[in-house]
Amino acid sequence: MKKLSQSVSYEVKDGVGVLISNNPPVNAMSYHVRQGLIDGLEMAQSDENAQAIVLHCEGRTFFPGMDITEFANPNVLEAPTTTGVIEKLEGASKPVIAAIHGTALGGGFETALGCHYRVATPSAKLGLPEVKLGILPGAGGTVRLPRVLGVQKALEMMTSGNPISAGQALAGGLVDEIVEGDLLAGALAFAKNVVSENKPLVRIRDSDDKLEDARENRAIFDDFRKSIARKTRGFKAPEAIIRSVEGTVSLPFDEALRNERDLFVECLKSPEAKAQQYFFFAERGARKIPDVPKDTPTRAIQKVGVIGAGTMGGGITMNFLNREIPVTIVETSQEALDRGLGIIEKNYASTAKKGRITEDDVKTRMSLLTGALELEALADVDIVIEAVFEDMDLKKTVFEKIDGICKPGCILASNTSYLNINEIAAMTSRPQDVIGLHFFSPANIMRLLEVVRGDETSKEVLATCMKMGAHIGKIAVVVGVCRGFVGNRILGARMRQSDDLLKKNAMPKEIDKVVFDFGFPMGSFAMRDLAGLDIGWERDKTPDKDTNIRHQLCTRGRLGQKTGGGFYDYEAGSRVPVPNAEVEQIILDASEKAGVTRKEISGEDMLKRMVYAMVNEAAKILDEGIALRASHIDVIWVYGYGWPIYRGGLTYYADQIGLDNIVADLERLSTEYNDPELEPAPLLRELAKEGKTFRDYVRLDHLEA
Ligand code: 3H9
Repeated sequence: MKKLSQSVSYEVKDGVGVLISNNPPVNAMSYHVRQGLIDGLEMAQSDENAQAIVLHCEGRTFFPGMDITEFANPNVLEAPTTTGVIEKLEGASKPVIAAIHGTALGGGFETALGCHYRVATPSAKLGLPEVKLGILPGAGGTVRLPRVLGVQKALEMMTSGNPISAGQALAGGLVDEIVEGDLLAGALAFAKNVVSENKPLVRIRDSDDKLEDARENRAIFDDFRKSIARKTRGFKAPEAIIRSVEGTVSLPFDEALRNERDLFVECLKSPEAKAQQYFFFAERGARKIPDVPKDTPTRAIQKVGVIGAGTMGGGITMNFLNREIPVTIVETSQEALDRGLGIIEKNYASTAKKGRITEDDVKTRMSLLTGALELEALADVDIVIEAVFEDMDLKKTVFEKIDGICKPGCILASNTSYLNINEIAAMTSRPQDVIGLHFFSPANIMRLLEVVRGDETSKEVLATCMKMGAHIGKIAVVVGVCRGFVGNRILGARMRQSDDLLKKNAMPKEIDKVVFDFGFPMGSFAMRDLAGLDIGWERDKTPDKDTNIRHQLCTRGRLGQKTGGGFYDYEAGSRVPVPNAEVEQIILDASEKAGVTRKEISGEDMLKRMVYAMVNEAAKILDEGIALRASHIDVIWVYGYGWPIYRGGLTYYADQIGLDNIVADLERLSTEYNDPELEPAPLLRELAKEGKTFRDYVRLDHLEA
């Protein structure tokens, strides 16, 4: 075996030259991989003993694309480039076969498309996820993929960034053979067959039949734009992908490649791409807990107990059933239990109807679900997740009871969204086994899971819950104990500003527009209408009833979308908020009764009040050690609350604005609006004074080494 670079080597097997990449952990196409491949291709072509060439990766996966860390390097587009590798592959005088396992993504998949043939394991996945990094496939993907799949399917694949299975790739002509068993042996056999049968060197660049339809029907592009407009609002890369494919259809191959390159460079330099790439690593960083190393022992979770079959309990249960983990769900009455189980079954049936799962899947999942009316049914589960009403006394009683019922080693988790886990843990004889698992509603869909670490929670329990979260498809982020944890505490800061704006300055539609235009899916008041205004509302206990706008709306039966109106009106079957004159009058009356003289405010200041109040709260949260890193807060806000990912995250955004600018604005706004909550937090002041960013700040001194 000949070593060509630190990651690539070459050897001949059965008359076939094999180029092997080994660049752990995932074979990213770093500089030395690209250089090794270029040198290896030259060597293989001039090697008389090699009649064909196989491209093979060691380790867990085929190339998942360019090394993303290199994008920060201004010389990233200089030789040896991925495009250079692909040109050599495509132009090779001997057949080149890509042997794909794991994931062929981005530049890795583009490299495979440059080969004359592709074989793959049945479990392999192929895709162009660049859009998720704010860029477009820049090594020929937008020019080659439509030549195989046709324009519509290629656009769908590239603008979603979602990979397809090997089976789908075979059906679409992207893969020539699925190899059962040993991949390299299968690829070698395939290569020898190409040679013995004298098969052609298939170059995707040579065929463009699949582009014909789009050439005759250019409207396909605008139709496509419209179809993805809602989902891609604010993102740059999807439009760049469409423009590049327009080039593919109208330009000769090499010109289309140049067009793609120009668009790629434009995207790469954009703030959106930088933010999205930051987020890629932030998300992976959320798995790392400094004092809980990777090799911390974990407990097996083979049976789960859920207490409460309401909306949260049902949604939580589905996560486990989806992974074929049995769940026992406990309710206090047969009626509530039947209702809860019925909803789960109905949800699965509707998913099956849409073709996303099979009828057999529904049966299997439902067969793993047991209902019970006594907590004793949880005696042998490995974890209990309590999802009862958000009431401390009730939760304490439940934990005291299950402590006496559950087997030793069983993890006792609460799905509280606000309450103090330490107080709950103190009701048990095993506080080391108690933890918070804050799922977000709908719990079977939302990806975020706040894992609340109590003072006594053991590292083993924490590591188990992080692992379990990933297993059920969640983005798990560890947080400390405080009211509302990270997500809801920061949401509270924004809500208080929106409420104050409502009372003193602006109408719901004006305030919500600012938030929506910033990139959130909806504003504060539309969000409340969706959740229901009566959540947490107590008619008799509400103070200052005359000036409390929510109270005024609730007493008029305006409880939100579910009653056809709240802060807005909703037409039957519609979720589009429509401003209502009566509500606006209620708001004006409330201001008057409170003795407030309403005054105009600019959209810019509204945004600053809401977002900078969030930044301020984030600084307090970091200072208190409730979040371990600023990037954790960003992950929570993107996955739990729809923070626009092309702005990186709350603290990343603040860093871009400059913490000194934010401090100056907060000082101005806190004086102008006489609001102590807008006074800059000590940590924010400190970082701003030192010219630092949130990214510079790591506070781990409260953790044991
Ligand atoms: C591109 O190709 C542009 C082209 O069009 C060419 C233009 C000219 N680079 O996710 P994991 C790290 S753009 C650098 O936990 P998994 C990752 O940070 C690229 N590092 O594993 C982590 O590090 P750590 C398009 C990378 O098994 C470790 O590897 N491609 C890269 O759950 C393990 O990662 C993509 O966007 C990379 N490309 O999933 C694909 N990839 O351990 C990006 C991973 O220190 N990658 N790392 O935290 C993925 O989607 C997943 O990593 C993959 C494995 C599915 C491959």
